[in-house]
Amino acid sequence: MLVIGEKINIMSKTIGPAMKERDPEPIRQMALRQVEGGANVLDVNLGPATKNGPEIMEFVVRTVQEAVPDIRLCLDTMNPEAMEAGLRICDLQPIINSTSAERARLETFLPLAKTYEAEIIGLAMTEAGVSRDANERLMAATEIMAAMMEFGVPVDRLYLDPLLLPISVAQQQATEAIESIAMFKQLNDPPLKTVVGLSNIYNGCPEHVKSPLAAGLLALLIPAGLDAAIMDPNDDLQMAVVNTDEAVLSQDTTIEKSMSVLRNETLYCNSYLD
Ligand code: THG
Repeated sequence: MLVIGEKINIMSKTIGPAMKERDPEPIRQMALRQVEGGANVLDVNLGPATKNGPEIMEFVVRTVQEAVPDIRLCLDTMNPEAMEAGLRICDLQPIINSTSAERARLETFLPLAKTYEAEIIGLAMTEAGVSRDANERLMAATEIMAAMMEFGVPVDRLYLDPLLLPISVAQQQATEAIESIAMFKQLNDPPLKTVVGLSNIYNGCPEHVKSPLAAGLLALLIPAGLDAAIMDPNDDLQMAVVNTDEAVLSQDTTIEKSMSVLRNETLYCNSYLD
């Protein structure tokens, strides 16, 4: 499973000020730490940053690429100029995070995906807002898939995201998200890829619940067909689920490789870092 590290985020107490002050060191450290934890891709999340978006994006992309040159980036912003500024300087294939089924967003981000040969995350929501159930999510996903074809972006570059909502406000939604992942896999042959922002689930939950809740949900999402998660790669419990998936469910691995994954020093490194 693809682990997309979530921690280079303007909302973060250390990273937010570093982005604004153009201080590379905290960003460098956060990039290295996430890759040490097992991240395969790093999310660069500018949030709603409209002011100086392109300049901040360029600074963060350059800083992260210098620190971890082998790691792909997932550019997370609604600002099209900031997105393009980042895409233009990515050394490896980027992921655009994200479009939805809204026409304006499709028309903005699909041409960028085509020009920069990027992968793209499609959030299963429409003009009408966040979907209420798995069926509405499937409808939105179908619209995004059709638009990919219309704009000439190969559908194997799409990651469908059911949009996980906090369990504290919408308990039934987690079930709908699991069901959505299974339904997304049925949409196309070969199946499309899927992703979730795993930490959304524990927004507003007490601190001690967060890690086990995310890890438990991940263990339910993977067998439903989850291919990638935007998550905390330095959380031992969640990474144990990722590693167990690779060891137990992977079809193209040897038992020796599986066992070495389970013995991976990642699990030990993480407990020292915290
Ligand atoms: N789908 C897609 N993209 C997404 C999301 C999604 N991007 C944003 C978000 N959801 C996923 N990323 C994060 C990043 C950080 C946190 C949550 C989700 C976060 N972490 C700490 C916490 O909750 O304890 C707080 C960090 C801090 O304040 O220092 O909040 O669903 N496609």
